[in-house]
Amino acid sequence: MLLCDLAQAAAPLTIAKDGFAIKIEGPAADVPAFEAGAAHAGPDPLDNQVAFQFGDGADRTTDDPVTSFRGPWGIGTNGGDKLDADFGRISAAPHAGTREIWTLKNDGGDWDHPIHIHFEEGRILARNGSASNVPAWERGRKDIYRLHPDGTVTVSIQFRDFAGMFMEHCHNTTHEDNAMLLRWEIDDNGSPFLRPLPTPIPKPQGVTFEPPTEILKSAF
Ligand SMILES: [Cu+2]
Repeated sequence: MLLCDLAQAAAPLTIAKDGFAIKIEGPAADVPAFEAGAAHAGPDPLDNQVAFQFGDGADRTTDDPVTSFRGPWGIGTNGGDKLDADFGRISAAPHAGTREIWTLKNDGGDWDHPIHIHFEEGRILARNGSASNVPAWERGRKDIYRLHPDGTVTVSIQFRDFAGMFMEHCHNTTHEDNAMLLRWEIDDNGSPFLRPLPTPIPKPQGVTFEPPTEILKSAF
């Protein structure tokens, strides 16, 4: 698909879209042709499927006053207990260069939860298990997924470009602050083992770093 043709430029350039790649080409003597995004020329291989449950009645399993939070709201992973936020805990650990399908489930009663997954935008595959339930305006890339009461949203997400530590949380302030948030982490360029980043411990005297206190078995 031809996007534009910069015929008026001193060295005419052609910019075209080929699948996921953007190609910019010009006279070899003036502008070397290159492809942006050529390394990501299609969906990455599906590596894992994870389910997250959002609701109240969460357990506070840790009590570090710096890293853990107290509140009725929490997130369960793969059918495990709903847990209060603790940013020393790693709840999911996708491999770099792969794609996963994450299913978000609302079991929190009458609340909608606008779930924000940091890092790359994903695509909604289904609502309540069916692609036909996804309205046209939700078929683009998104990073916040509105989760209706008792509903599910199934999302395809790719983990590219950066490894490191990321968050997933409800964007209702009364939920994220009490304590509907979790930490997940992309491993080190596809290493078969997670080498997690140290947890930053912010205090008035400055930030120190500690190893994670907990990595859920269901993270992998
Ligand atoms: Cu919420």
